[in-house]
Amino acid sequence: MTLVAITREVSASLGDCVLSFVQRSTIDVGRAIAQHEGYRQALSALGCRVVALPAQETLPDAVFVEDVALVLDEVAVATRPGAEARRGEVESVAQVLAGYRPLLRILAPGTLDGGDVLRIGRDIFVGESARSNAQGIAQLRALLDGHGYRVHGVPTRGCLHLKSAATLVADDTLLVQPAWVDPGVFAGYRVVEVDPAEEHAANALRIGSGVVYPDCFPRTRQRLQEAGVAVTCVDVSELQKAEGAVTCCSLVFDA
Ligand code: CIR
Repeated sequence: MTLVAITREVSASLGDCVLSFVQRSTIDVGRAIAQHEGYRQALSALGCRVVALPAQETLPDAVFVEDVALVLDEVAVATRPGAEARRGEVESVAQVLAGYRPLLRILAPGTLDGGDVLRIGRDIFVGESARSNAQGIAQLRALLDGHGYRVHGVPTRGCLHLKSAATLVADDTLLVQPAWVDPGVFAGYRVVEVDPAEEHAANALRIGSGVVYPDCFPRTRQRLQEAGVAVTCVDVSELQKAEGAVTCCSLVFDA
């Protein structure tokens, strides 16, 4: 079995990205491209076969492939992103995923961003955010019910996506920003909270037995390491200015 990571190269237009909770600042696209290359190399060093789709220059946020699909063992689901400006990103990724899994789709008026979808075993937690609406969550539930998944809506506050607020860092452990999601949602799991000085630190990308993690959160990194999580650091500062982080730049699955 191979771990595949679908990625997409950074658009020259990244500076025109959609922003919700982050103030716009100048993005050095050359640096973003180099950082994205470093991210792909980190995934590759961790054993992923990295697929790098070509940039979509007219779609500034297309590098954030996580939002346009989710991939489970049984099926892939093409989403319908909550931001209208991002809907053009879906089809090309859906076509690639159709080569790996039967493809299902979220349809209008449903909206769903992959960044809101956190899978833990057969439980799928979906952020009730400005990007993922009740119809989108209900459609996902209906699509996955027959495949043995339980879909749970989760209230979020003050953040873009559920995975801005909580990510899985080990089989039994979540990294959580308690200001943005109630840690009680994850009762029964071990919770590592982000350091209060590092607001955006809850997004980690789990690969194998460790995580890929931004290098700008040293205090939370220490908490992760103390919890026994192996951390590979990457510099994603320019992608963070576009309100992205580490999970959003790939779709990782077994093939
Ligand atoms: C957006 O607002 O949609 C993009 N600028 C950032 C998306 C980041 N996606 C993610 O964390 N899953």
